[in-house]
Amino acid sequence: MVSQSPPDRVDALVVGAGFGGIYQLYSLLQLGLSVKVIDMAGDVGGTWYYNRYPGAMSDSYSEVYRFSWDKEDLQTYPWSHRYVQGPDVLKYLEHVVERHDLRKHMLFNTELLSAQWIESEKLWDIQLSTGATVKATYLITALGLLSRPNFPDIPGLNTFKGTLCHTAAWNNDIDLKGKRVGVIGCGSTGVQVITEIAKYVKELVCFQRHPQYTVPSGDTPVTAEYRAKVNAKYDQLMEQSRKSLYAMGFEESDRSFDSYTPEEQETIFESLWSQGNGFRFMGGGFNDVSTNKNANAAACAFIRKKIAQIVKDPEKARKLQPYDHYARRPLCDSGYYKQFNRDHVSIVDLKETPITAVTGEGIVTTGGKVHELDVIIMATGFDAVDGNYSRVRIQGKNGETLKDHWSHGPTSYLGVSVANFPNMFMITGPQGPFCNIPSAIEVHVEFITEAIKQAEEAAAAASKTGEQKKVVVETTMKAESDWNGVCEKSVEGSLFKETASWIFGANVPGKTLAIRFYFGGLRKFREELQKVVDSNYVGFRPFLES
Ligand code: NA7
Repeated sequence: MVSQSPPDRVDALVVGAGFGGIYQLYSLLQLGLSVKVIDMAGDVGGTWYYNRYPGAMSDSYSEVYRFSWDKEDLQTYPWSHRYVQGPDVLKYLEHVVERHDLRKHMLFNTELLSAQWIESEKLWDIQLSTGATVKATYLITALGLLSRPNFPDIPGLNTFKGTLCHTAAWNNDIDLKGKRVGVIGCGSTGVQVITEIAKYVKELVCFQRHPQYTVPSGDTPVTAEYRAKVNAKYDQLMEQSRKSLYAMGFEESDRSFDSYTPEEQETIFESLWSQGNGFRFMGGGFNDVSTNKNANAAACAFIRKKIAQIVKDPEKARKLQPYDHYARRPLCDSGYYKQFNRDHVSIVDLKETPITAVTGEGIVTTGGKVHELDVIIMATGFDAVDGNYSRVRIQGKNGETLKDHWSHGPTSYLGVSVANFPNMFMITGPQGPFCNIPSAIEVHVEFITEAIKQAEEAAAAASKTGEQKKVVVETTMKAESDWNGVCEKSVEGSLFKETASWIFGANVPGKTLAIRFYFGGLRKFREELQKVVDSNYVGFRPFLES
């Protein structure tokens, strides 16, 4: 492949070639702007480029885990199951890039190192890992919510003589068949990888700190009839999803737990369990599982009962049963609990016997027990949301860096814009909506594109009258602080707030605990965006400066 250099000057530099970067590129090209997308990865895919671990799967329904803007492609692009497997998400994104001839605007193996706002020129001066520098009117970060791996500092980890791999930096050459494998972590990723590899490894030891509630995914192949039904109402389906809380492709319940009798409640839980899908289990039967302690406790008891029924060894079942609220990102699986009925699959409860070290031979837990292993898989998650920004130096007005700006926790206006960082837009930045990610990306990209369009048109109109104005799209400190208040309010009364997870930054030692999402749901989030557009961008300074 011929190596390419970026041009010295572009209208927009987009960082990241996943769902967000692809759609942003497509949209800005429609405006006639010059755009480059860079990505440190070797090809398109974003999160999916790196997370190639066995069992990787999206847990939004296939029909909504894609772009909604290419209507013809929605009708024709095939998907075989209710959920898209990791390799198929990658194929889909590659397909979109080819279909819209976007690759020629992309540079891979190219990392953003730093960017400075040049006030006198109203431009971003951007340094890349290739040694190149680029000036851009707009800097758009599509870094993903989950792209910086969380690699815990376990003593002796680098002395391990076998293979060590994080799920978010998966090496496809690893052959797990017939191996003794340890998996550290049992969140969404750990559950997927354990469920998949339990079938063919020689021995599997699962190191679990907090058990999590997971329900069946209900994944099945889709029939031609099912697809035809989806195709017949695709527009309505996408619109319904955009008007829902989580945009996961199902109707959320509008009835409270207490409005049903105990028998009805049990029947609803059973029905949700057999239909499958984590978000559906949380929001499809009752509208208050994450806010009403009784409803939440009932959901917990229901799942705990299922675990006890599925897992035959009572000691394994006890360890697998969670004890805290059901208020982390809801999980689903393709038969996780039943894997523990295999003799070669065991569980180590790290609350009872923490890991003390890793040696050349394996993982040591308290009491000196050595779990001898050929492979250690770190399914330990991500330094999520703002973690992706901490490896780059972005300097805005008055020399302020994003790191300084976020020293008390990451804030933004609408998850998109940060005061003192003009013409910088984030796709799914901190304090964006908590929902199906492609849907969140679409609303952000459409908002950013419209703001840029308005600003560019205003600049063109001014220049016709002989005024030389420059585009500066920047939010105010007040708007940012008010939005932080809106986000805080959106999680009031929610048990999510009382439950430690990556959503608030609790998973990485030393990370500031802060509200990193807007929890009001996608429908309300879109309404907030619309209010801003309709009011000629309230919360932003005027778009033109001399
Ligand atoms: P998660 O949900 O953050 O899960 C990470 C898991 O790793 C979780 O079980 C953690 O235990 C565990 N962990 C983290 N650090 C350690 C150490 N030091 N020792 C033992 N165990 C540890 O990440 P995922 O990748 O599973 O999922 C993240 C999102 O990606 C998911 O929501 C999807 O949207 C895709 P803990 O619970 O903190 O005790």
